[in-house]
Amino acid sequence: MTTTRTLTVLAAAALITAGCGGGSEGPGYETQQATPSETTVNAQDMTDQQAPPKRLTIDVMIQGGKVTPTNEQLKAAVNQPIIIRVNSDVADELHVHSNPEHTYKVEAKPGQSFQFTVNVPGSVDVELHQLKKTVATIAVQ
Ligand SMILES: [Cu+2]
Repeated sequence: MTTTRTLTVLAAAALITAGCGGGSEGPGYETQQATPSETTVNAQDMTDQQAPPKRLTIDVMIQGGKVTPTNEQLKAAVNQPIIIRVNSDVADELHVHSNPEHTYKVEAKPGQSFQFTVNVPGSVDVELHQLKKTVATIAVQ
């Protein structure tokens, strides 16, 4: 258990050094959250627009049966917005193994984005269930 932890942290650290810095954020990420939300959630959204948002963005490309990235090791904070942007040429199912878990329908089109937060610390796998690939494992602390 301890060994796995250390390896994950090392891999994540290496990725941060090599990784590409924060992407552009545009409007429209909220489209996936169609459910009317409580006032507290709306208040958080407003803060998000004023301060520079601390988001984790994962860009996923699915093309010709290949997925990029796979098995990426990432880190996030509890309640940090995590956005998965997907360009795909095939329908699939994106599964976020958080607690509670999230399932998103991936369609065969570019420019899809799915946003969630993780409230329970732990290791969260992001999987594509049709292609049976793990896109990323997010260490949420
Ligand atoms: Cu799954």
